[in-house]
Amino acid sequence: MNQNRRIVVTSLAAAAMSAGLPLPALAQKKIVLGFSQIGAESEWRTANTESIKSAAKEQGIDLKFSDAQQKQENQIKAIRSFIAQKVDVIAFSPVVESGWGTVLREAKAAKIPVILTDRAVNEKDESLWVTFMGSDFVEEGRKAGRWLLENYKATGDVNIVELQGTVGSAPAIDRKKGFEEIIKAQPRFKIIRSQTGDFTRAKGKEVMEAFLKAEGKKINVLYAHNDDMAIGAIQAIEEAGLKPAKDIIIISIDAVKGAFEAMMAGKLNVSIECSPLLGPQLMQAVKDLKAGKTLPKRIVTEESIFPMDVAAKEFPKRKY
Ligand code: GZL
Repeated sequence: MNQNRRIVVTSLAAAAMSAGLPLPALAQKKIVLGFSQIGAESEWRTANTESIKSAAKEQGIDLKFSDAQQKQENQIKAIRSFIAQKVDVIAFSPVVESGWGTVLREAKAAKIPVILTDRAVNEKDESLWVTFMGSDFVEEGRKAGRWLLENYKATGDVNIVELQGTVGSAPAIDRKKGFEEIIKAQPRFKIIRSQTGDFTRAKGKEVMEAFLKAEGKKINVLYAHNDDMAIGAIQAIEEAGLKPAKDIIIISIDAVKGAFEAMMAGKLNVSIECSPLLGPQLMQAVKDLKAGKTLPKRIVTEESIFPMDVAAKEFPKRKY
């Protein structure tokens, strides 16, 4: 800003302040938010990143965005960099639940508030973050279990294979927990194989190939912790000469576009919604924080469930 403009802005600011008016937008310092994103492992993550970047732009927040490529050490480095830059607020989606205490204490010592988005951490000291906003993953697992018990028609034993999310991540731990809590009511429903597909299509296909090789036609149901792994598994099922959603019932979570396309093609039975559209909520929380408001410790996103028979009707309305 050249000398003259700085004088204009300063006098404007002085006049506004002496009249008790809010500073002119030009003079107000932009809020700086440091955000550490897990990576780009799934359609869900891509939609989540888009939501955060577009909401920051719409809200005039200066976003410093870092992609950790699914590595915790990169997230910790990014958070330390945000602390060094003295950002106003730090937010992140923790790739795994544990190992955050030290860096969160560094942020607290630097008096920089932290917002957890999407996934939680298992640190005991809850003063290390201001709020956690995101889905209830245990409930998502319960919804998957309830749908199976209510909709599986055949009698006899039901052999389930499970594609887990990233090892140690909150969604993987909690979606497993919620699903098992529900199916234990009917012992004929058994998980005979369970392995991580790391939330990716490629790994989901690879692990499903191994399941099919080991168990073959014994498999009745696939429970995938996200749509991307389910979509990879569908390819493996078809390459094995089986019909997805018919020979093997498939239940997954996220409700991304790819899931609706698979359901409309008759290859996926149901997807439990897990909304990535956290951007607007996050930016509002950042602005409330800077305005001195108190935030609730937990902000839960409202979500639904989409079986195959509603996919075509719902698809045009989907925002991610
Ligand atoms: C859930 C999110 C998970 C999605 C996956 O909120 O953390 O990570 O279910 C994504 O698709 O990779």
